[in-house]
Order: sequence, then structure tokens, then C-alpha cells
Amino acid sequence: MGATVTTGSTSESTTGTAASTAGPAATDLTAEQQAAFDAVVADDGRVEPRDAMPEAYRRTLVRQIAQHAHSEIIGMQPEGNWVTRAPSLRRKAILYAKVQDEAGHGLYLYSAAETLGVDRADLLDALHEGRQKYSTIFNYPALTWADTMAIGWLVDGAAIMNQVPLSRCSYGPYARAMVRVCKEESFHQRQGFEGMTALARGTAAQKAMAQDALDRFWWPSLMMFGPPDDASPNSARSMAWGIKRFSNDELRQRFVDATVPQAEFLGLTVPDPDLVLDEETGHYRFGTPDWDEFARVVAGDGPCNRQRVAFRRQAHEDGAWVREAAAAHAARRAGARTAERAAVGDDASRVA
Ligand code: BYC
Repeated sequence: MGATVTTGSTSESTTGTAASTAGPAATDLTAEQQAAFDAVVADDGRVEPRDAMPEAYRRTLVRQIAQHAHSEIIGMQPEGNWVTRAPSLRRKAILYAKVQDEAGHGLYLYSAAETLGVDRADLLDALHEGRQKYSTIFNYPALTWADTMAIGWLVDGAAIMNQVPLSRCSYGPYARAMVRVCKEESFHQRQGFEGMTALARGTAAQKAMAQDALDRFWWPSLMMFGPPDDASPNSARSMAWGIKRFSNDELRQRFVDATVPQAEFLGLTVPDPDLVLDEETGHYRFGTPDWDEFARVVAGDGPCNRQRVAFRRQAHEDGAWVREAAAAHAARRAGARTAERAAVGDDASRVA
């Protein structure tokens, strides 16, 4: 029997091999198991793959970790698009490394999802068929080199704000994956900010390009944190389970508070007429993101949704021979190991 891949309002059964061998059964917990699970969560401990966990907890994690993994690999596209057009060899080498890091993040995350009894091939099918989401931010185009730097500064900056708390998530494999991801995201954010600094201190045309990138990426970056708390159906439960440690609005506020001074340092203007520092609280008050636009992009109607998924599907098809070769190699090695073990067994019986 396959495990279940949740897609929010709908769910599909998967038939992956990992599904039949890993993770707890899709049944309600006994009172004893539930008490053990509750105690781990209450003690701020870590739930591990072999521990009994409520089915809804497992599904929530599969949904979030899969979306997160998909975001990492789809997120390679806007920036990958600029590797061949980077303005110098140094910039190109850095960007190349960053885009490769994103692929690595996808791999850690698909592995973390597999510990919950799903198969990454099924998750990729769900992405390619539009049954699972990825972050809205990657449906906006990187039109200029400054956009690539703004993605590093703002998008990776937002990602760190969201993901550092996830390294304390109650599910062990997800939390551990986040530790390394955050270290790398931190480097990504720094390279984006350094690149924006070079543009902001450059010619008038370069500074204008930096401002234009900020104008277009500011609001979509705020949307990365998800809908407002009063319209976030998953937050309360995910926070009670220790998956999310802060609400969407709390993290959005932290991001604004951290990023506005950086924009000021760059001499750039945040495109929000309502932005003002509240001297009493020390927090910035800011305008409302266009949540209708967010809903449209989530629903598949962003500027690049179709292009991103079509490109991903093509890349997946083009990579089929690599997966086949890797599987054949793994099968041959497994065969060799079996033969070796059999030979050792023969020798042992002759000695006996
Ligand atoms: N885009 O109840 P809510 C990166 C969906 S990649 C699309 O608040 P939740 C990088 C949400 O899924 C970093 N959909 O949900 C890579 C839910 O729909 P379903 C990506 C969104 O899960 C390459 C519905 O709206 N980071 O850094 O409690 C290059 C209601 O929302 C979005 C992660 O994935 C969105 N922005 O909270 C550069 C972080 N927001 O599933 C950089 C991990 C919400 O019920 N994920 N939705 O149908 C999370 O922390 C949480 O899932 C979220 C949403 C805060 C995003």
C-alpha cells in the first residue's frame, strides 16, 4: 500500500517503494503512542522516522517538506538563467556555486521527505503535474543582473528568516537538514547584498537597475512568508506540533525590520509609501501585500508559472538516462556485494 501525498485540499495515493517500507502505518495512534508523541513535542524533543506519529502530522510534514524541496529546485531557474551572462568570471563562479547549492538543498529535503514514507519520484510527479506547490517567488522573472543580486539579498534573506526556526522543528530529519541549508543560505544572502552594494555604488544606470530590482522583488519577497495569520489554515496546528515556531506574520515583520535598514544603507527606497518606523515598538509598520496577486500566483497564474514547470519537466525528461545509469550501477554493485557475501559464506562453510 502506498503512503499519501497531500496537496492541501486533495490527496493522492502513491506507490513508491519507500512508502511500503518506511514510516509509521497510516493509522490512528494508541493512547500510549499519542502520549509519547505529545511528550516529545511538549519537551521540545525531536520526533524521529521510526517513532509513532499522528497521520495528520506526517502528512503536514510531507506537504511542507515537499513544497520546500520543489522550491529549491525550481528556484534554480531564475538565477541559473544568468550564469552565462554574469558580468565577470568571479560573479559567474559565485553564482554557479550558489545555484548548485540550491540543487543540494533540494536533495537534502527530498531525502528528509522520504523518511516519512514517500518516494521522491512520486513527489516529483506531483510537482510536474501541478498537484504540489512551490514558493510563489519563483514565478517572477529575473529580467536583469540586478534581479539576480536582489534574489540573493531578499529571497535568500527571507528564506533564512523562515528557515532558521525550522532548524528547531520537531521532526528530526527536517530540522537537521535545515542546519546546513541555513549556513549556505547565509552565504547566498551575503553574496546578494554584496552584489547589490556594487550596483548601488556604481554608475547611475547601475543604481537605477538595483532600485528597479528592489521595486519588483520587495512585495513578492514579503509574500514568501505565506498568507496573513488570520488566513493561514495550517499555522495553528503546525505551531502546536512544533513544526512552525513563529507565525507567518511574525516572520514577515522580522524580515521587514532586518531588511529596511539594509536598503537604507544601500541608498535604495523600499517601494512602500506606508513604511514607517514605529518609535514606540521599534518595529516598522508597512503596507499590505497584494493578496489577490498572491492567490493568482499560487493558483498558477503568475508571470512564469507555466514556463517554470515546463522547463522542470523537460529537465526531468532529459535527465532520465542519468537516473537509469545510476540505478543500473547501484543494481550491479548490489549484485556484486551479494556475490561477495555468498563467496565469503562458502569459504566459511569449507573452514567449518
Ligand atoms: N508560495 O496555511 P499556510 C529558497 C500555501 S526556497 C506558495 O500559511 P503553511 C531558495 C501553503 O502551502 C525556500 N504557496 O501554510 C531557493 C498552503 O497551501 P496548502 C522555500 C504558499 O505551510 C532557490 C496555503 O498557502 N521555503 O529559499 O503553514 C533560490 C496556506 O498557507 C506560500 C520554504 O518552502 C508561498 N509563498 O505555511 C533562492 C519554507 N505561502 O499546502 C532561494 C518552508 C503559503 O495547504 N515552508 N502557501 O495547499 C514553510 O515555512 C511554510 O510552508 C510556509 C507556509 C510559511 C511557506
